[in-house]
Amino acid sequence: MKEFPEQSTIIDVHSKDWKIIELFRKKPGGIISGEELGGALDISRTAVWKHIRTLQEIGYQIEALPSQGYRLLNSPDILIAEEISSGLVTGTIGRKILCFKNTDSTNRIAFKLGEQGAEEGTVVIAEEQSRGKGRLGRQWESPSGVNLYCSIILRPPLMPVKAPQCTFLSAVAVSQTIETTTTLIPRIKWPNDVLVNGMKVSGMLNEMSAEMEKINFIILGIGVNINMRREQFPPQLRHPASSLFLESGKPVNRIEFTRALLTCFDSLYESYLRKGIGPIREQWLSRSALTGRRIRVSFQESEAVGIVVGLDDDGALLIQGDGGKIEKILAGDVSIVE
Ligand code: BT5
Repeated sequence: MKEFPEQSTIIDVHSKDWKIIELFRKKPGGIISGEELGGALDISRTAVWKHIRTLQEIGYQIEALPSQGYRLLNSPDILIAEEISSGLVTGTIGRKILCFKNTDSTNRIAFKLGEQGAEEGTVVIAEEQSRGKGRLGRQWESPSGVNLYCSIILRPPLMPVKAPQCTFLSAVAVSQTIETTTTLIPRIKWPNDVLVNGMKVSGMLNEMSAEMEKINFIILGIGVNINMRREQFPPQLRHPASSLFLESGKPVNRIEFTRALLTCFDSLYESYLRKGIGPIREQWLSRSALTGRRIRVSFQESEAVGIVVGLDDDGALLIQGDGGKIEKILAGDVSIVE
């Protein structure tokens, strides 16, 4: 592991270390001699031993069997870029993945990388965030080693007014990924929450750099409570919250979840660029927790009450007030009025 600027630690797996893991994976449970590994990597047996030590430090359980060789017993439950990339077939999303052991906020790192010209589809992931960001300066609880905190850099050739539509992409991608990796039924709560059994398991924060008529880049920040345990939630949260593990009773493999999320996001993004927001809005609406419900929306000092009747192209929620008038809600916090 090497230091990344700004006191964040990146999980850096050397290409030769990764080659060793790939060789082990081709021979599941099998023993590979130091000589064979050295031959495949064109390095000495002493160098092989050093690489094995590095992998053990990262968390790979590798057994050394005297005069026979090495055997991979277990891989760590850590979000390692090479593990996520392995078998990932996407066009744009995840072409480059950076994984941090810890950082303050993946959105902040991604924003910096965006300013430095990082290519579209770059993904920043962290095991832990010391200052995970929610909307409006709120904080996102980000304990180590149990969840997913990720930020995706997009450079869509669109007008800045279209940027809020990308929240739909994230919410649909997270929901579809929960559907394919667990037996849970996710619901989307406008603008950016994904709920399971009425409890928040995921939140999204979009940030943008733009000029009047051009988006420079968008950062889509996605937090998913995957294996978070009850005692890891602080007592005072705005809404009831939970994790996929708590709701399903089964731990979820974070590497597989992340790979599935990036794959899903990639195909939604490709569809969005080709066909516009229509098909994604359909997907969003079919999972909406609010459609037909009477809600209260508060934003700063103002408040609106009405029945949710739809979603506008620009991401605004459409509600019908008591007088029958349709109102467009662009921002705010929603609560369901029973
Ligand atoms: C959000 O804000 O829901 C956006 C969360 C985005 C987090 C991701 S993680 C990766 C990327 N990098 C970042 O720095 N951020 C993004 P909002 O709707 O404002 O909800 C925030 C509120 O949810 C807080 O005020 C808490 O009450 C509650 N909360 C905090 N942590 C939570 C958690 N882990 N699970 C559920 N609720 C939480």
